[in-house]
Amino acid sequence: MSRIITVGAAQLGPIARDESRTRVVERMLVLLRQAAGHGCDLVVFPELALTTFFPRWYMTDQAEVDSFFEREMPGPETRPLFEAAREYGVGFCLGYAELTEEDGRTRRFNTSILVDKKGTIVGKYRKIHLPGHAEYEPWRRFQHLEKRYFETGNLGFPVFRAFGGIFGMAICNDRRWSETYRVMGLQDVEMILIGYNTPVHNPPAPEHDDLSLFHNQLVMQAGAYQNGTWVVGVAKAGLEEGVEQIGNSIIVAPSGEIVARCTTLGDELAVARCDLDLGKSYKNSVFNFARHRQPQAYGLIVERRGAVPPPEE
Ligand code: CDV
Repeated sequence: MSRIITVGAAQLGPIARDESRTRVVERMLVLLRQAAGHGCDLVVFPELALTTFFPRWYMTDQAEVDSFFEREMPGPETRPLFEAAREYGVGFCLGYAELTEEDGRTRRFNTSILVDKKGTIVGKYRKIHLPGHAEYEPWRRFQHLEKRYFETGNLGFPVFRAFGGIFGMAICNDRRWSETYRVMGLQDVEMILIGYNTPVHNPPAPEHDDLSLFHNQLVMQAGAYQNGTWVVGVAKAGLEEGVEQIGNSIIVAPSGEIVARCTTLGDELAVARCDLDLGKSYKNSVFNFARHRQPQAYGLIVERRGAVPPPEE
């Protein structure tokens, strides 16, 4: 039986700080409808898709911070997305800021959910690799305060049986870490869905700015090939509140090849027909983990750079 699914990378252009959730959801519904017209089974939206990328601002008023978070999913403003999924028979992956009461306290995560064609949430992931800093750093042109506003995700990198295959999710900075892909690769993942907000300018390492698009592709293409999986990477792009964010949303095959790409910095849909069985020839040959991977021979796991003692004089 064919396991081809049609996937839409639903890139969003900039979202202004004062743009309402209702307005953003309307923009997303336009893309969802377009995707339905293209026969998509699944649409992938960016990280923190419902609001502007708020960690760029230092805020001390918790009520102001919390205004960017969702307390329920679906909530009144996001329910139309779930209804559209059901109406069109198109699932989606959505990134948002999650506020939840867990373990007797309020917790905040940078979260993605996977929603099936019936509008039912079938998977959740909470971002593990939170970049940036927790305190105000005046030397930066803009802040990146994910470490202030979110806790590290506590769900691991789970995979989910959905859309006739095995799906996983990662969020933005996660895509730069080989562990992200490998942990899901070890669970036979067949498609990894990733949303991102990536400024062109990297304040701690401006010498990387010219390479931002190259690095974006490099990590997702490598992750796909080395684990025999599809990777769908979707940007919130363009000039958002004075910060330039990269676009270049891509759909990458298990070969590592890019098969679809957004070419603008605005709301745009890139579509590809993805054969979930394509990963098999990689999983069964060069990346047959059971036959060729040698974890017992890798030696001491070095947990951090600098853990290796210097050579003796
Ligand atoms: N939202 C992100 O995680 N952005 C980071 C930036 C800060 C480098 C990224 O890895 O794209």
